[in-house]
Amino acid sequence: MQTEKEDEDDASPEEYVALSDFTGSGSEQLSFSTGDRLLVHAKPSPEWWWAELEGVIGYVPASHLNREAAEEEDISLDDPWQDEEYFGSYGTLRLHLEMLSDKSRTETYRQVILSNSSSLRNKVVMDLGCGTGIISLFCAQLAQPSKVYAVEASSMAEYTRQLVKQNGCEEVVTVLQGRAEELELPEQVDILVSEWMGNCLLFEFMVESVLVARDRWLRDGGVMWPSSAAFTLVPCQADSYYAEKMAFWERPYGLDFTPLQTLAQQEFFTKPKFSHDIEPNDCLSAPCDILCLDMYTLQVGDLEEMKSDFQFCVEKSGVFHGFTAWFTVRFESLEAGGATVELNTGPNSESTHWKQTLFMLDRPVSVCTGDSISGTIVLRRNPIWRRHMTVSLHWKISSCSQDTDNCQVGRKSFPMWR
Ligand code: GJV
Repeated sequence: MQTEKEDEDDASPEEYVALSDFTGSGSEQLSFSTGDRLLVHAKPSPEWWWAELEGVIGYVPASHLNREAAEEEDISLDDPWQDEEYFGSYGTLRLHLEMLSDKSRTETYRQVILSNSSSLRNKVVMDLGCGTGIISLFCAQLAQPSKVYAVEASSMAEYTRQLVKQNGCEEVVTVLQGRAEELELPEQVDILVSEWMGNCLLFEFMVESVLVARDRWLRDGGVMWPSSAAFTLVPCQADSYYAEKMAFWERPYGLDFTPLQTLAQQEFFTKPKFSHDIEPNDCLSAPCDILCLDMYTLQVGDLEEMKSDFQFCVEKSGVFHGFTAWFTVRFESLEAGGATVELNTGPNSESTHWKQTLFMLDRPVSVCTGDSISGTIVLRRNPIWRRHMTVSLHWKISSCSQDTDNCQVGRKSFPMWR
């Protein structure tokens, strides 16, 4: 363990990478942008460090900086997509088991194929990122497409080929191993189906691969599945998570451990919490679709920064701990008058392996029925690490009660993960 003395002796500055933008106030604070490399000279407090950027020196919020990224960069900056790691993880069964075990996800795709089976007859389908090939096999078994191109970059593709054969679908399904961006096909496709959605919809940015393939291989008038995607937000309570990670330090075993709360905030609330299970009851207002992506018109460039204003009306008094996000995708029908199929990953639908994503405020705020929570959310793709993004939230709580003319504002940026 390092002693304070050693800390002082170790005077060489450490390099950190900015995880999000920061606008300093006053002359003492530095402003910087995501991806900037800062030299940290001293850490006078856990929250505020003394750092240098391009010869200028000032205070910076420690929560915006990441040391690991600065250290790792040398090893893997040559691949901002981190494909070796990414496709490496899809070369093992763990993630495929998780996705296939997700009944509501997998059954939705099955339902899409089944309810469109007559229209799929003699059609050419591309299944982008087919994994173990489940969607392609549904197509071959439940409909009669003329061809299914099952595209998979990871080494799982070798097994997928075996599964196709084992299930007697090799006449229809062709497994192509490789990155969809580098794909060569003998023909254009009528339908591009993919399960590309990540946490908070966009994380992993596999959607870019889908858009690139769409522009190159989907014929005019072809169909995208999913056809649209919505990103939903709600202000919420997160009592038990807050109790477990923050209130815990108030009186453990009758002792006052509150000096650890700043550390707890940094450690547990700086990044979003994936796999959060929000109860419908924890929603403080009606959820709101704040981003809607049209899979026919969406462009790769649009993904760099997605911004939206929001306004929520608090429907019940409680503690505002943070925001929870999830997504819904829709699959349009090919049949005249056919129903749209929907996969909703929110708290009022059957649970999925994505669950929801929780963004914790630094300090909870009590709110009352009738208060309004308005603000802006920005999803900013990491300019270096192409599978990562930062979610920035600005909010204003306007109290409805006349006697308290209070209006509180706050803002926070959450790196996911870089
Ligand atoms: N080309 C080919 N296969 C891909 C690509 C790509 N560009 N990107 C991802 N995959 N919903 N977030 C594969 C990946 O190897 C994995 O098997 C599957 O698509 C991911 C699907 C689930 N991930 C997600």
